Amino acid sequence: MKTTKLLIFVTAAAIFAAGCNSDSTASKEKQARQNKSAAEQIYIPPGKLDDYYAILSGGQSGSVFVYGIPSCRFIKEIPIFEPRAGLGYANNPGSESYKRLAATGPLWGDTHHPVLSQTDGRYDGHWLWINDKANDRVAKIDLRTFEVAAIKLVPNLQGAHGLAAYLPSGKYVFVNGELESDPVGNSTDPEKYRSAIAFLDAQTLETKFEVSFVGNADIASSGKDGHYVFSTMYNTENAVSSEGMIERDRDAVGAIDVPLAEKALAEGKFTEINGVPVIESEKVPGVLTLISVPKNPHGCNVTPDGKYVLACGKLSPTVTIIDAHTLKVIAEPEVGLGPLHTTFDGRGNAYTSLFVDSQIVKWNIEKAIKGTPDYIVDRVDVHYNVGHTKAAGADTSYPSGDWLISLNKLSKGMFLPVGPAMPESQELIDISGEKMRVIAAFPSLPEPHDAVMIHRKVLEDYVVQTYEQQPAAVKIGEEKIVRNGNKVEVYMTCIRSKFVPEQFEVHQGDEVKLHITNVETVRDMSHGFALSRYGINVAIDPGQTSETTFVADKLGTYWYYCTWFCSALHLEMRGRMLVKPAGAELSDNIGPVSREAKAQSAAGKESSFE
Ligand code: RUQ
Ligand code: CUA
Ligand code: CA
Repeated sequence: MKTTKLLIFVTAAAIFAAGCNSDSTASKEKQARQNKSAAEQIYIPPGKLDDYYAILSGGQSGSVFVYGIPSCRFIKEIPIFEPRAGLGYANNPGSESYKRLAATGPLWGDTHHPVLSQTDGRYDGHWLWINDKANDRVAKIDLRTFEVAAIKLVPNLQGAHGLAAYLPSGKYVFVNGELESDPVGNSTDPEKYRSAIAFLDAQTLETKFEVSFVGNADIASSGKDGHYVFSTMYNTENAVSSEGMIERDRDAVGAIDVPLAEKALAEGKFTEINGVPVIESEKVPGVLTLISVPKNPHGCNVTPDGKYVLACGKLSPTVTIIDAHTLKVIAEPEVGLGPLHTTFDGRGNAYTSLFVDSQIVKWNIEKAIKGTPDYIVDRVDVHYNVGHTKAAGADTSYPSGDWLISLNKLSKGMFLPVGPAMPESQELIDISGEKMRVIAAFPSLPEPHDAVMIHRKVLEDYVVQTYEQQPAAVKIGEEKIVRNGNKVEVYMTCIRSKFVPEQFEVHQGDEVKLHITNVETVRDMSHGFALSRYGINVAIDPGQTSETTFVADKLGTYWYYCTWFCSALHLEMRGRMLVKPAGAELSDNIGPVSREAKAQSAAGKESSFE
């Protein structure tokens, strides 16, 4: 089973279930796809676009990774909880992105579960939320720019792990506290430990309320009708040792009745802890129902039709199928060893990752419920030890049933050896037919947990490639140096291939605040502002205004230069900060503004290389 069966070529036509018109274009497309080789399926020539964005959490990289599917090409990293100097993100202590991150906790994070916003049961392409398990934060990414729009700390819990959007309204995102603590008295006594599920305003990320309980909450999934949300709970023992956490034969899936919680809130049935209303589950009967499942469950996934919640057994070779409305366990089919997460194709099949078996198993949900012996449809080996798995659109009511990603924890010999620390391994699986086909494998930085795939068409008219002029933008001709005591503000523009001013003078010890606007109006014309020996790198994308503050503590001449190779005169795109001794006379002459630059900006020309 562990043999490297990387590419499986199945050219035989698959037989599709009755009910779909065999002449339909969809079915023809599917057929054409089945007849292609794996290499043909993933080959997207340069300049042609992929069908999907796959957004993978970055785990301990603190970011998310964007890949194109089916080509598996790496497109972008969005830094979130960790500074990224190359992208000008949170690297300068005087910058807004640094202040926003530092205000919420450490300059590092552990991202696990990317969640896309939905409208009417489909991804709408507006927002992406992601948790930081290590420091109990949630961030919101604006998919117009693929940049962080907000980060907030979630009070009263530790190990902010499972994250999901409350459906169908999407007014909350909710996050699970996996690690128990005592947020009231900061006690070290485990008897006082509790955990909580926090409901955040999906837009502001303010924690609106929490439901607390004894034990923990791991992975999250929302029902589709606004009634219950679900979480797996592996430490109902409330133990503090790994042995203690596996003492009971069964743990739980917790179901929170959200309307009932809101009612309790309105009736004042809560305790305010650290500014957040906390509903203690013991005091409001029905707010949290525990559904018994085999010990130490992990994945928690509501089916696209909203009928069932599936809890993966992890230590048990089963998936527990729970009725999402009555909360009754209706079946517990065996699927293989180490089931961790389940995803869906929208045709009634579930795909469960098997960590121990290193497999993805495809099984039919209704057959498993009826107990027909042929509920297992197919199995494929993956390389190796898969954690999460996600099919395109599987969190929505309408999965597309074409691609699935297997997010494997170990890569072993999959890629060129690069020392003892190896890349993570992802595999792309074609699930459009009856049998799964492993098509390709691609490496990534550590360590993607979960992923979401969103079709290019959803974002087509939404993603911007230049910023709109912000009110704080510096305009050409309005560059200036403003002094106020030992504070100096420099209002700067940049455009191929010039900074204006090309020099500014300050006294040693002055606090310098830079406002830099990239006045380019064409896409892909980013400039950077790197200041020698000051550790400053600011990224300024077309139309963007970036700011940073620092103290000019070293005397002498310090060149600033552009870090993006932007034109034939890129190397000449530089200027000087002149740091003079206290009391020296300073000039406010900003130097010449090139007429060419003005003209170029007005004409909106693309790169001079094109
Ligand atoms: S959890 S597999 Cu956040 Cu499953 Cu990683
Ligand atoms: Cu601007 Cu290089
Ligand atoms: Ca347990």
